Amino acid sequence: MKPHHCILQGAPLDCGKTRRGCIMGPDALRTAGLAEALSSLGHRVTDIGNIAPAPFTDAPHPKLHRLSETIAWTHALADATETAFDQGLPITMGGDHALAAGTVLGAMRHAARQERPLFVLWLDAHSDFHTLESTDSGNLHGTPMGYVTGRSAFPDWPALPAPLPYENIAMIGLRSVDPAEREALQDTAITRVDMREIDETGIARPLGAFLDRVTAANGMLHVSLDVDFLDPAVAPAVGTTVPGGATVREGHLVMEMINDSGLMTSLDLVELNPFMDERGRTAELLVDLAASAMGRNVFDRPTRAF
Ligand code: 4U7
Ligand code: MN
Ligand code: MN
Ligand code: MN
Repeated sequence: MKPHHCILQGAPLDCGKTRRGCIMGPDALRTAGLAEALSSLGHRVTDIGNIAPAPFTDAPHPKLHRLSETIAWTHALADATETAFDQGLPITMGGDHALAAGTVLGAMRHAARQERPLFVLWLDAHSDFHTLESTDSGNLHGTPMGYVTGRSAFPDWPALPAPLPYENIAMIGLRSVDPAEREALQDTAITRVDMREIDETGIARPLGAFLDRVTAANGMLHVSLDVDFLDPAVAPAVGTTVPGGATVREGHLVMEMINDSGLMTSLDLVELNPFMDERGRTAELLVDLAASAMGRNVFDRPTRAF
């Protein structure tokens, strides 16, 4: 395994939805020992502390919740993530999933400078593919994939270098997709793996096929792990629980395959709400999953079965 310089950045944003608590996510991940787990694997780890948005004026919006705050965070996180790539592998400790608008944008800018395509692996019960018009809840953590793909205008948000191509996205773990998202997704080349497909074929097959495409394209790979990808029975620290999610082993297998592929260039750990956790078990599970993605295993497997 290649040692990396992991750049941990805290993104305590809590503006992507109404239920509060993700503000504590970065400190819960620190307390659960994220930095120590990664250094024990031989990586160099720098925790640069928490990112903060530039001052914003909270202009009330009839539908969208804390829009100006989310836009300010998107600017700050895109800039911070882009900068972190110059040092090493950015690992963003969330914070709710609205942060991915910024981290994916930062990765898009970096990939554009490297003249390499960016791929995104979205591990989530939800597709987060809403536009500012289609969201019913007004919760912006349901919109980052709508934003980065440029599927509609996000006025006043940072401009995209180019929209993220649909072919470069795989969403795995889906089980709560709103009707407007479902309809829009059906017209795209986004790889969509729902829980039924995982039940039927296993998670390794569709993931392996996607990773092979990233390898073939010499792509960079951003992985965005939403806690609700996992079943709430094993990962209770989430606001909106959706039963029927990935098991602990499915989570680890995804991360182990990512490590074997050597492809991951940035990682988000998002939606951890420590206020809802049970004795830190969800934070600890996220640390273990991040460790699997960064090389923790029982035995090395030089060749992949899928
Ligand atoms: B998360 C939802 F209606 N689609 O838009 C919405 F079901 O980052 C949920 O994946 C969004 O947790 C969930 O509010 C966002 C809802
Ligand atoms: Mn900016
Ligand atoms: Mn999400
Ligand atoms: Mn989700």
